[in-house]
Amino acid sequence: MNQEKSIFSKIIDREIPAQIEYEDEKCIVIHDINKKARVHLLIIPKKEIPTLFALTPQDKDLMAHMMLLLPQLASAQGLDGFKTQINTGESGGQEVFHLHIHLLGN
Ligand code: DGP
Repeated sequence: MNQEKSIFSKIIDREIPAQIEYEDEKCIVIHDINKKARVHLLIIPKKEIPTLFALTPQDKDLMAHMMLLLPQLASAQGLDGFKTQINTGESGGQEVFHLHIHLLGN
């Protein structure tokens, strides 16, 4: 019944440390521990949605909120361009089953 919290929920609840770049009522943004670019951020919803496959129409505002944050975060990091990635499912390379958007820029 009681499912194990994801590693990202533990970060949100301050049970494990992370370099937090931004936080609001809907999401948290941290620096990826395994950075693949000069700037590598993870935009993570506070709601524990495992993958894109689990999204429902109720998540529309949340997803729009995270998309709108991307250019703001990139500009704040001094980036004039960036890549985004959402790994989905094991065969899609997803390792942490708590939805997140990678923001990468050099
Ligand atoms: P993926 O599920 O494959 O989209 O990627 C998960 C990413 O999360 C991976 O790039 C490494 C990062 N990550 C995993 N555990 C932690 C952690 O405890 N802290 C931080 N900051 N990043 C983590």
